Amino acid sequence: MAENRTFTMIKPDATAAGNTGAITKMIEEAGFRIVAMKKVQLSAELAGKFYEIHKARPFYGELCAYMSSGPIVPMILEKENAVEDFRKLIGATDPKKAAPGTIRALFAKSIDANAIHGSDSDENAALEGNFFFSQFERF
Ligand code: 3AN
Repeated sequence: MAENRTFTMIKPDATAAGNTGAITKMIEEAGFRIVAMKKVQLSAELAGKFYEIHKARPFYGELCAYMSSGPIVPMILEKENAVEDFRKLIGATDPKKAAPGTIRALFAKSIDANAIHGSDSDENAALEGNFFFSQFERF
């Protein structure tokens, strides 16, 4: 994936709360173009594969159970400086520490049910986008 792309998922807490539209609107208004988007529910096994890089972390089991607990909306997004700018738009992992006006400050419920994911590097954005989308699902 090009360096002007990032990957995101709207998480189960936010899809259940009916915030998919409001979050997508904020993403587009911040200047990101939606390259690919769909609504899916992961099995615990697939969530485990997606979060393999966090396997050693104490919250790994909890994270995989949570991320497979309901539907999510994965997307590939395009904008100059996408990875860094998107991390700014979503705010800190812990919503209590997220800057006012960020997606997590507005919509996240807790550090695990934190509304949205954003890739932390160009390399991970490419891996994560490829996990969810074939080349025929990118527009
Ligand atoms: P971010 O998504 O902000 O890059 P990471 O990569 O540190 O955060 O963590 C990946 C995911 O794991 C987070 N989005 C969050 O849902 C979950 N997570 C992170 N830290 C904790 C924690 N201390 N307890 C429970 N879940 C956590």
